[in-house]
Amino acid sequence: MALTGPQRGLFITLEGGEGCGKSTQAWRLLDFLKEAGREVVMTREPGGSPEAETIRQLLLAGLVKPFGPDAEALFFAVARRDHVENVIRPALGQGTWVISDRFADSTRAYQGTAGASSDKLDRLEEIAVGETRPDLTLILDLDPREGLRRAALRSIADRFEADGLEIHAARRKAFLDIAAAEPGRCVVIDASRGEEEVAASIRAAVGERLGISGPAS
Ligand code: T5A
Repeated sequence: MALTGPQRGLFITLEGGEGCGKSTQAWRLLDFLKEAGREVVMTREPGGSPEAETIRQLLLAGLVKPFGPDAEALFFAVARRDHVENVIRPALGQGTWVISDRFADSTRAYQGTAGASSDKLDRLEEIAVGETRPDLTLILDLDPREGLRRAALRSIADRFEADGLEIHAARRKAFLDIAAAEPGRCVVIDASRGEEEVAASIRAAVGERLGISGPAS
């Protein structure tokens, strides 16, 4: 579709299992892109808009869990639709870049491995996301034992962190399957390394895929 007005911003998502370092790296990427002269907003899921943040509280408290994975997928989709319509799409339309700490791939990896069918998730994604798909997705890959160890140092487990190790392993595989299925959009980042090394890999991926090379002169 031809754009009128400013050129559309680019949409970058960070995905991965618990405690893999997404939030840490999202903020570092924000700084890098700003230094490179881009207008950038940072957001997250579940949440990112006032209404979606309310739904986040229900989900992370486990209040939707008794209704099963389809219902959880529905709640994530309702939150995502609001987030996309009121935060992500307007920003991109103004030429601002958007970094989101988690997005639709998390529903595939979490609710998909819990039993929500890919057909249902396709339909929810069509409603919630439409054409606002990420230009680049960084999948931070980490052994879930290490991710849970890191997460436990920071806070008590929420509804999803509290799941068993085999569930976390299935989610890790689901993220890697998404990356393998969509290599044009996804880059897998080895998140087992130190924070600076991971950040360097992310900068390299963003540079290669989106043509960003560093601070604007
Ligand atoms: N969910 C979400 C779904 O089920 N479906 C969906 O559709 C969506 C969108 C969100 C939960 O919702 C689920 C997934 C999640 O379970 P959340 O509180 O937002 O919950 O949790 P997470 O997104 O998992 O975020 P976390 O904060 O738990 O992990 P991060 O952001 O990956 O990790 P981060 O950066 O906070 O780092 C964790 C700790 O490790 C350290 C940090 O300092 C921090 O203490 N750290 C490192 N340590 C060593 N080496 C490194 N390289 C490190 N990088 C960071």
